[in-house]
Amino acid sequence: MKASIEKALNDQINAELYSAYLYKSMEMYLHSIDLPGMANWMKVQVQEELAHAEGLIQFVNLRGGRVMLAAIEGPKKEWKSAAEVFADAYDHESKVVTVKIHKLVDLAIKEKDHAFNQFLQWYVAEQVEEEDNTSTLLRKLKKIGDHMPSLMQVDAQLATRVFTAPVIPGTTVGGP
Ligand code: OFO
Repeated sequence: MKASIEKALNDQINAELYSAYLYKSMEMYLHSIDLPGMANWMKVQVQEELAHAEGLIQFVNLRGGRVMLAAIEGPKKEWKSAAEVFADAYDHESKVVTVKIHKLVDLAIKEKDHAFNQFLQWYVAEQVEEEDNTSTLLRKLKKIGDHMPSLMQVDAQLATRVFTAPVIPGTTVGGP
């Protein structure tokens, strides 16, 4: 594995772990304002992000690279509302993570590393889902505003989310 790719993958592992840390912080905030269903949704999101990181870690190891874990930046801790939390989550996915994944694809193409490019396609597709999940919830919360009964209804819906490990091809993540 080329050094430039190994470094970029290590940066992405850090970014996925940061995502987990950020969503854990959002979970704690939602818990503190008595929205346990939304907190549960974020808790599952944390597990998703850890699975994304694990997939990348296994790919680096498989290709003979070395994973070097770095410090994880401290996340934001306070928000004004649940809607603001999901607005931040959507911005994080669409403006930060998707951009980073696309840059990795650009690097794979530049370095003519076809295996890396193929591996990344799962992450490209996953980002479409990540953006859709957060933007759908954000639109819903914007519509609801301060209407408590509707907010409680959405909270109850989100309490049912359970973690199912994503199946990342080429890794044991989500595998039997
Ligand atoms: Fe790993 O997709 Fe969200 O951040």
